[in-house]
Amino acid sequence: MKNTEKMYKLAREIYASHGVDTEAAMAALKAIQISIHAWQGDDVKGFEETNHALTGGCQVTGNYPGCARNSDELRADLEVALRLIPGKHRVCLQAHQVDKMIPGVDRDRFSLDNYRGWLDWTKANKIGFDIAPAFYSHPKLDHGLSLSHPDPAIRKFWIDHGKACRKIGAKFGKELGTPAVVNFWAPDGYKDAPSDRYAARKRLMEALDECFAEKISDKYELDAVEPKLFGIGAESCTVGSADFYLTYAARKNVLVCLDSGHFHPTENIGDKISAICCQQGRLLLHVSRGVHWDSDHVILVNDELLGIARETVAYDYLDRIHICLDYFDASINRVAAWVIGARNMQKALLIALLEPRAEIQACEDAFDFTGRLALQEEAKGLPWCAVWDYFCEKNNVPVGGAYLDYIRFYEQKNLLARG
Ligand code: RNT
Ligand code: ZN
Repeated sequence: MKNTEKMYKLAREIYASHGVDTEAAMAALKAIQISIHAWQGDDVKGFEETNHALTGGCQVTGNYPGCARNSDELRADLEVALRLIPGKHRVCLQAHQVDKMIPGVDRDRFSLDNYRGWLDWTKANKIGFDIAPAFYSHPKLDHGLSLSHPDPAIRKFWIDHGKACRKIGAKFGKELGTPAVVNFWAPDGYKDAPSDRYAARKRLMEALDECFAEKISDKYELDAVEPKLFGIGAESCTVGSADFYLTYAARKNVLVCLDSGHFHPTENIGDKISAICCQQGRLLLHVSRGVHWDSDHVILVNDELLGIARETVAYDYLDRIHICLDYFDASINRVAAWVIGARNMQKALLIALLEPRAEIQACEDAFDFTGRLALQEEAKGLPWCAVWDYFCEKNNVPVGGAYLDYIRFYEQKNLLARG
């Protein structure tokens, strides 16, 4: 018997003594499809010929060789990553990651014709598809404003882009049999204190109302809105703040997108999940890691991620939480960034699924907070890694760090040639 199997059998017995079924935990983990963020693969550049510089208050640092230069390269890189992440997952695009541009057609008139390669690829690989309008890295992001810009013509351009992305997402959703999550994040904000933030917020609200006016079945498409605390160049006021979007989402019943880098560094979005889901029952997560600010570092199995994972799996809304990764690191191999981050997300989810919940809850129900704390801490020492290694083996992906060999081979064979 292999060591992984021996270790798993012992771990299974130990968890069973705490009332935890490791087979059920692995089955639940396998059912969680993580949306892999394609923009880690192209440094959030997109593939429009005009290769606009990255604006909108985000930043990608590093110049590791091998950045994808077109959608064919990006899909090839994603395929390598997906083969090293256990289970079946989804892919999320930024709208500027097109297969091709159509002469004379800008983002306000994008259609499925801009994404035919993505449609063929997701159908062939039976991969779910999500997309986000790109309200940034474009000349019409003017003075840092898009959907909330005072010029109606600029607003119309971005409203039409948002509408186009919803239609494109719905067509993917219909073809693939799983609704596309279409996440609206607009970078609108002010470097210094604006004179009229109320008017900007009214314009954003009215623009979003126009974007969402056309009713599209949840079977095909789900609308989400993503708040942010600040961006580079939008330090003093973000039009789409948390207060704005939490209110907007509740009023319009669209999904809130909680990005773990979009709140004050001391705020953990884990605590926000049940607050929203007990009322709206569904949510989009952008799982990221901020280091001092919304730096979009690769996620780690740290207390913040463990807290997010635990609040995601602990209740009856797991199947209505959409988990999308959102970080971009150009200082390391980009395929490795996807694999490390996705496997870390899965490890955190597995640890949460293996929590001896009944024992801990019994202490809380008895107001025995001593026992609760003690058991919560003791749970950290349970052999989750033996279950994780066995899960990887059962799902035909390399156990432990062995996936690195595949990535290094791919780098030598393909990535370095891109320069
Ligand atoms: C920006 C938001 C947004 C972006 C993507 C690239 O801080 O997190 O989700 O990461 O649109
Ligand atoms: Zn995000």
